[in-house]
Amino acid sequence: MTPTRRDFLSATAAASGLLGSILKTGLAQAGPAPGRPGPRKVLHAPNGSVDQGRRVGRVRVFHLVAEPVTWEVAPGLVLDVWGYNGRTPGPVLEMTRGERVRIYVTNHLPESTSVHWHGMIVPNGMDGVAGLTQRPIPPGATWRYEFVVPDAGTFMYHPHFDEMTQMAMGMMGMIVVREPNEPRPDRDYCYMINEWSVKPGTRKPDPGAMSDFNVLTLNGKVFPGTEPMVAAVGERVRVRFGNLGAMDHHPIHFHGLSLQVTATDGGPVPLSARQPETTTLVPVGTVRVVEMVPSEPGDWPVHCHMTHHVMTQMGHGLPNLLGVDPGGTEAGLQRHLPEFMAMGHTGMGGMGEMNMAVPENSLPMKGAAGPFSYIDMGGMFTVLAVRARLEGDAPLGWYQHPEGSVARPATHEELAADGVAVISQAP
Ligand SMILES: [Cu+2]
Repeated sequence: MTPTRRDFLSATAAASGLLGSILKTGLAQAGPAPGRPGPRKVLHAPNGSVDQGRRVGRVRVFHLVAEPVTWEVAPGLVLDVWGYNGRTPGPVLEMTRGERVRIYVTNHLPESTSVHWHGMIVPNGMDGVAGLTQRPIPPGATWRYEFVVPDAGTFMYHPHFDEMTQMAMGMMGMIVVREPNEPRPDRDYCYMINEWSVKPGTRKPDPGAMSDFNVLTLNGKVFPGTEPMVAAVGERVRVRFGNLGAMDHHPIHFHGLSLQVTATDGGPVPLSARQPETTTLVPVGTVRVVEMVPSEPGDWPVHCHMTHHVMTQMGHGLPNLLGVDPGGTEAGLQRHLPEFMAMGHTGMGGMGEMNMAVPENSLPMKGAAGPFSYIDMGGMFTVLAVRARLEGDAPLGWYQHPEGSVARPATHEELAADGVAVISQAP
């Protein structure tokens, strides 16, 4: 059974003597202020890596090592996962249509594996399906895949041996294939979406989970561990999303701009079929490539619009106390449990910054400190930092709003002038 916050609180009430030894205090850590602009017209995987392989004669050679990895999803939560080349997701493999690639796969996992090139139309024997198109790659072995890259586009790679376990443990990555000499967008970002079930206080994801995913990642990170994207006003921005999570589709929403889906893992979307959106659904097992030209500077959220997917571990499974009067319960319990707080009876806003005690190696429900106050979102959340101009490589910091352009309390004079009757303040 998955321990929830409720179980956890009742357990701590029953064993308050252990409180000091099993709890850590969730610090209200600062969120990542937008970083450096980075080079233009280059593929970038925030928090990740891009591997262009190396040329051996006329062949581009890659080497993937499937292996156990120690992985930090955000400060305070480190997981024991499986991945490629020391990370999850593995490196983005970048190649060019028409060239021959040779991909060596070394298996350092405790069980067999294989690698499937999702969306790429390769010779059947290179498709990586253990049992059907090849024998599995046993532990300790290095196998060879080789094919001519058939199409440009955005694809993925993952095992087709013990898929449920190996993908739940983090074995996946993206592939970007370019046309020779293709024009590049000003900014080109690439994300792999995954979801994990990790009991608070533990390090190993549960491959048997079918629901209750509580760690929702972009390139293996949750906010505030996610590195912001950066673009200048008027630049063409491409963002490639691949979803190899177990069970969930993710409506990824962009604030402050309009976008179009320009391609999937099946190929480019014809111009006549494109439509304006601000949210694109990235179903399991698919790629969605979106493009946009931001017109408004600022720090704009980019996040999954499923509200539980912008919460992390300790935000799920709470008892519903909304509207419940805690009465004297809080004071009574605090005599025995000084750290006890009656939570949620007025809503849960701001709870992330309350220095709530959480088990060692787990994350509080959400968020991080922002430039104005606490940001009540965590999980599958990041920022697109848009600036009027990007000069050099200097750190951006948070957006500096022009005077008078930030929402603020209304004055009595303003309310009177506009005829807005305010009966009373909120309770
Ligand atoms: Cu989601």
